[in-house]
Amino acid sequence: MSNESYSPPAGGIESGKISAEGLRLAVVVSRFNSFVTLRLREGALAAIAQAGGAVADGDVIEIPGAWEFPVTVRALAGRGYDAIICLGAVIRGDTPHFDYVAGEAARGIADASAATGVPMAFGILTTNTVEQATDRAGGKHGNKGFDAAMTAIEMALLLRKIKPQRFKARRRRSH
Ligand code: INI
Repeated sequence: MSNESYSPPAGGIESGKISAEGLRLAVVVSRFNSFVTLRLREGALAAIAQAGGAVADGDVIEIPGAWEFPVTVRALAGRGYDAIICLGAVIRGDTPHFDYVAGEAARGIADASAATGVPMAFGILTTNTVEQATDRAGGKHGNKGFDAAMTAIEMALLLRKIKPQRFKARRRRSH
């Protein structure tokens, strides 16, 4: 599996530094342009397996198109996932539709991630042509689904580290 653009931190997966073991990950895949998004899904699942993780069938969620990402990831954010991987393909046509769909998907996912504190990887291709999309879904420019999954795993591990632990309220000493 080509992995051109994701660069793991020093030591990388081989050192065991990026391990998805024990992480609960959701993979949200849009069906629009499914000839591309199915390949992104393959890439994401390969990355998770390579990092020692696993995804139950119920944690791979299909949606109709990229427009539906924001509402879906908001709903999933409260379900205990360590990270959510968004996979889609928005390909420019003859009308401005592309700009609305791609723009709102990106903004909605970014807002949902920031508001909920759940890392959400943006594995949605936004391309001018079909060829640009297939090149990035297991073609000559790698597989952005793979990259998105690795990013999600890394961010899940990072946020686990930096999120404040919950402390039990200290009892006041009685005098
Ligand atoms: N959805 C995509 O995921 N990619 C596209 O390229 C696309 N185009 O071009 O129209 C697309 N449209 C559907 C959209 O995401 C919604 O599913 C639809 O508008 C219904 O809400």
